[in-house]
Amino acid sequence: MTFKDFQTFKTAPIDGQKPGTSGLRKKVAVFSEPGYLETYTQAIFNAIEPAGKTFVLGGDGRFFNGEAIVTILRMAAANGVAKIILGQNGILSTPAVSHLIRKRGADGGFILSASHNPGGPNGDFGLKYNTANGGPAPEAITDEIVACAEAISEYKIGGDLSEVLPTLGDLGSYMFSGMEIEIIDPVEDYAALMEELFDFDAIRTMIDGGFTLRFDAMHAVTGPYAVEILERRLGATKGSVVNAVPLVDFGGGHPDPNPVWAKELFDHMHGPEAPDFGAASDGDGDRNMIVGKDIYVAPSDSLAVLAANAHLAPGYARGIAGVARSMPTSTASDRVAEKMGIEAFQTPTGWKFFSNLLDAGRATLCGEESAGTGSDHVREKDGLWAVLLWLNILAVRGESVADILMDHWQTYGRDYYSRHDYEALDTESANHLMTELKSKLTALPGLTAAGMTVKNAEDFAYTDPIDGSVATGQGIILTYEGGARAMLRLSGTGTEGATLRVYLEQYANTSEPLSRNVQEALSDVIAATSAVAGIQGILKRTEPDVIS
Ligand code: G16
Repeated sequence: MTFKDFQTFKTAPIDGQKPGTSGLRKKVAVFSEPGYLETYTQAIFNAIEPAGKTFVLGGDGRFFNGEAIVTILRMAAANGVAKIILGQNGILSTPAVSHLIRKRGADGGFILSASHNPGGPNGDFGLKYNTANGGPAPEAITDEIVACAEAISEYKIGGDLSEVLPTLGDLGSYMFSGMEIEIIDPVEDYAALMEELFDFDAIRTMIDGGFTLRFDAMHAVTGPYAVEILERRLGATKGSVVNAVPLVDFGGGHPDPNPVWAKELFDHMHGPEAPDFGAASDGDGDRNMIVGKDIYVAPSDSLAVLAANAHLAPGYARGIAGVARSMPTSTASDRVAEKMGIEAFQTPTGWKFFSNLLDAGRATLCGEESAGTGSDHVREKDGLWAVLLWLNILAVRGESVADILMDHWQTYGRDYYSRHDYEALDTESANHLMTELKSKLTALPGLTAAGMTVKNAEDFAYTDPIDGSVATGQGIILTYEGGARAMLRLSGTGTEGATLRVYLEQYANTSEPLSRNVQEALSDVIAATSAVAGIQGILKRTEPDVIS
């Protein structure tokens, strides 16, 4: 096929459909409208000058994954791409894409996923572009993509791919219209990287000695990765990975690893049959949940424990340079960094804000309250990586999850922490609440509500310490006298109306009770924040929809 076989088509408008914290996410019905995926894909190509370059391509296998892969391959060829490295059957987890971009020296990658959002014909779909360092495109590039999407009127697409590639399931290299397509095993390179970072012998010995675990893949992309690594390479009993078969609709579930959506695992870990360790990951394999017997490890605590113990794993034996967390993540990891004498960073929400710190060697570990933890091994958060680091720490320390967490709190104190989500709000009311709050920030210090006095109120802005770029309007932080914090921001990943996230944090030092009920420990800061932000009055909601 020659260039003249390529055709151009009119694009579909994506007006106002700006990519959020993680690329563009929309309902499948929107993404599959004629010309919609094509318009966004062409906008990316226009923004990145793809001719002669190599990209990695794969997704989490959700509904529309296969069709989208074929469309992107045809468009890549028409836009002069030299080579696409494609996961077999179009499957790659998000951290595996990040690793492949780096390992193969690719110019970037395309990730098809809506992460933890539900899938299926009525669910969500998404497309994210990652750059040559393996991380999500920074704002300068996503802004350029949006500008291109608004400016273009046609897209380029190649001919029938099925003549060359009847299936995406056979490993090997294929030529399509002058572009090479290399289909690779999605698990192999990633599993090899994990073997480099962690002491597989120590974990295997622990498991041989009777240590039990359950990993819930939530019928999403980590199933094949977890079976290979946990069961085949580390010797966990067959069946330790549950819901291991990826399904286009995730079995009707919501593949978000938290106590609400991974309730089956959560309940099992609090029941009589609980194994020693439980974990889950999300749709595209970058989030994680860690649960011990009868004890849930909040993501913010997990980051702090991992930072304090990472040196026990071979990949981090030389120590860590710094720890970065997103603004709404609790300050537990800051205390670890302080004690270790290393840098601590507070960035806006969104993994892309960690990339420069990781590239510059200023941060080694990063984490977010939204169940993401990772390190400088890739430029995405990494669910199975977090699970393996925990297992490595458990194997070396020979203690239970509960003992390790309690020991951590007794050393550093505890940040009681919870997130309250108000979902499917009408966008106008949600925006109104944020605008009102922003307009009165300077008047808030000194104000007392529910017995709590506001010490400081700010609209969070971040100056990247490496390139000096500035991100403003990243959420409101209310700091109360006595050290409690509340953060409010609108979600950037939802696809239905608006979601207000209220993050609540109360520090208890080592002389205070460390095993209180979390919502009770936070009751004052919850009530004060609700009053200060006018949640009931403006949103007309008395309770959050999801408490995690
Ligand atoms: C994405 C980003 C995360 C970020 C999260 C925030 O997660 O990759 O870095 O923390 O969005 O979500 P929201 O804006 O809804 O609070 P993921 O796992 O969806 O890619």
